[in-house]
Amino acid sequence: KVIFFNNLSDFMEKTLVILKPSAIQRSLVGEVVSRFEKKGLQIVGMKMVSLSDAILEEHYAHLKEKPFFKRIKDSMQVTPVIVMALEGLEAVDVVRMMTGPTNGRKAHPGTIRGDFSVSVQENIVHASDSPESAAVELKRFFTEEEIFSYPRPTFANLYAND
Ligand code: IDP
Repeated sequence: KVIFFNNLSDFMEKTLVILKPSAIQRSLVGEVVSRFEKKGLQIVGMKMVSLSDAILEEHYAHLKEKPFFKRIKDSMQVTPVIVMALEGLEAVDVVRMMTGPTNGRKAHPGTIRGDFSVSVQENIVHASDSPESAAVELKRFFTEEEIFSYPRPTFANLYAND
């Protein structure tokens, strides 16, 4: 796939990251945010929120019938969380790769879960798994006014003519 520089913005994606209570409790917020920033992703939204039962039942609807669903919900409510919107070229895949698989014990070193988690449940971050779910999830946690668009002086250095 050849993407010309002038059209790069057409291939930009936004994705949702949640810094879970395990990140807050273990003082990993700065570390994790810093990884995304250093990678070159642009922070286009960020806030601290308490997650209600309703929003968690929607967000984790695919796990609602699981026996551990209540534990997940409880663990997402022990502290507020930080929700972030990140933007970049193929940002959904980039962020999922940086996050690693669900089980921290199976996640490779170098990934966020691989470096900071030894747990399936307490795995530091949530990251959208497709552009389609990113769009739904960003709407779930942010209003339109909370997602920003602002110039990046380093844009050309980051992407050259990919
Ligand atoms: P993902 O977060 O890697 O996309 P999902 O299967 O969507 O994985 O699960 C959502 C979250 O629910 C996981 O990140 C983890 O915190 C929790 N979870 C998933 N499976 C289990 C389990 O078997 N035991 C406990 N918690 C789980």
